[in-house]
Amino acid sequence: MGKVWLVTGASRGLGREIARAALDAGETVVATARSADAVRDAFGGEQGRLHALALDVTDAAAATAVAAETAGRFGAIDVLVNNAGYAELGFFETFTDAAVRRQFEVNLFGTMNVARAIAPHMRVRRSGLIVTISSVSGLVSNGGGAVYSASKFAIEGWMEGFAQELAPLGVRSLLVEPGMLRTDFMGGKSARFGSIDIPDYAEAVAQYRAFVDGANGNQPNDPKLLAARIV
Ligand code: NJP
Repeated sequence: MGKVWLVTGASRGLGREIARAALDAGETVVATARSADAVRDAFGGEQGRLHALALDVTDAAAATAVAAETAGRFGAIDVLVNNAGYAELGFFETFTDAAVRRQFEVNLFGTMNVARAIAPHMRVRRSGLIVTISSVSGLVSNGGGAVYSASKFAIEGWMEGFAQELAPLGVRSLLVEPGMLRTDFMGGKSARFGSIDIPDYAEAVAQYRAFVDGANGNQPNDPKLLAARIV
């Protein structure tokens, strides 16, 4: 069965690739997105160690239920990949209040909802790893991405603090700040990212350690465009 992973936003893009890598490494994966059918389609059906569940990360009660169901069924949640997110881009003055709030509902509050639901299941076992997919936009902001960046900067601040609370309780944290990856993100055409293997914390850090300055000068899909830091 391997370790038990729960991945949000696993119907496509980075989440799907991380889920695939974990499956390839022999892990058990609970892959989630707003529709369980979309997850099943993404993996050619539910089989073996892949389990598809519906989870809209903006629904805190649903996150709690998915956490309980996963822990109840598999006895543990070893790794959370808190990945679901999207980018609301454009000249800030053109943003409606609803669009700004929606960006925060998914990227920040959704990510918080899932972490808050999963962390207790890790704490009781004094074991677990929370991988948070932030962005290079959580470190540097650019015109056109002000609102998205604000949501990712907020993730960085929140998770740095939450990680300090979790560490003495045996739960480790990793913040990942990807550069540009050619996924469905920003309406781009989907393309395989390539295998991202994070079977355990040390390897995850090794794999993601290379932060590339001036990421925009690099090719999309370059796995080196991933930064990560232990928080
Ligand atoms: O995006 P995409 P990526 N509840 O659009 C899901 C960050 N990032 O893989 O429900 C639950 O291919 C959606 O599922 P569905 C980025 O900020 C990326 O590129 O079926 N799930 C789908 O599976 C994000 O945090 C780049 O629509 C929800 C997934 O999220 C992460 O990487 C650069 C949801 C999105 O797949 C994955 O993005 C960077 C909800 N409410 C950071 N809303 C990049 N690609 O260049 C959406 O710096 N999803």
